[in-house]
Amino acid sequence: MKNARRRSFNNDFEADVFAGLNANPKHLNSKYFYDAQGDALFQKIMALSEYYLCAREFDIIEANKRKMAELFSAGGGFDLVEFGAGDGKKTKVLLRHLHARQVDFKYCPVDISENAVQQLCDSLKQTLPDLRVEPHIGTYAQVLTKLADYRERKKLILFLGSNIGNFTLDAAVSFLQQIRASMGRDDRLLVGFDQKKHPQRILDAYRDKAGVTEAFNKNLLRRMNRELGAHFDPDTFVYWPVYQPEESVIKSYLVSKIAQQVYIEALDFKACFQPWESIHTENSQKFDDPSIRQLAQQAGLVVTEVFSDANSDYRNYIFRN
Ligand code: AVJ
Repeated sequence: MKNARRRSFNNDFEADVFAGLNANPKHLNSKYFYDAQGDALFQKIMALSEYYLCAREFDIIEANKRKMAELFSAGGGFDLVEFGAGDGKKTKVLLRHLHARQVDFKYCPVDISENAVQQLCDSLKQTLPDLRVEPHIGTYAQVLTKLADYRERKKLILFLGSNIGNFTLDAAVSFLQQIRASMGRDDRLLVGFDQKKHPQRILDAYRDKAGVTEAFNKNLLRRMNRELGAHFDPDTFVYWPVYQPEESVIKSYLVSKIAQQVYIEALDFKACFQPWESIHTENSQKFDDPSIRQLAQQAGLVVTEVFSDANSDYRNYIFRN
């Protein structure tokens, strides 16, 4: 079979697109949403009225920054490592507060998007010019191995935005286990979890009226066109998010409206679609207190603090080893 012959790939994107579009059912990893265009679309998502996650987490951090800063800075200087820092909008609340209190710390944002890290560093240079910043560009897996380099000083790890929801529950446990393995007694982990709520509100957050989330998903097709010389017509796909309350997960799909063969030049490969065949693009897991405690227990972490908005739409948990 032509598609099964041994190939060499120039990068992970090529290899993952080839594997994901050859699989049955088809899938692409949501980490590939975040090129420069995807970053810009995600900025728009965060400003949508339907997408409550960011605003609620912003409120929680703003209301609790004093308490959080006290918890983190007890016992002297530390490194603040943030996975998936993005534009750092919520983290800046903490950074400004710690900076104003002249706490001794270094900020180490990690993100898969070079573009996002660059913009974050530029904006920090403007607003907090003397802040020590040590950025890393890479996937979580790549940067996890670097956590060992932060052993000498106390560290605080941030994983905000309910980014943890992109993992399957098993993958979330193993990610947290790996973080835990790098944590000393005084280290802390602050994680944001979107909460279970009325299914309509969850669905609306991923099916906004303006169609920004649709464009965000379809940017995956456009990115393959741009970077791999693919020939996808995004109009031949329907964006279809579904919320399953039993697993409490939003699963997002791009569904081909027609039978089609899409040639991808860089892979010398034709992706074949039956009519109404899907590509799974993202999981966004929703949580409640028992599911978070179970996750923590499986990862060997202990809950020390829980912060919530008034409505319990969203929660931030602090864990220790
Ligand atoms: C950034 C992964 C938390 O899953 O809610 C937003 C990304 N996808 N709208 C999420 C996203 C569709 C978001 N995370």
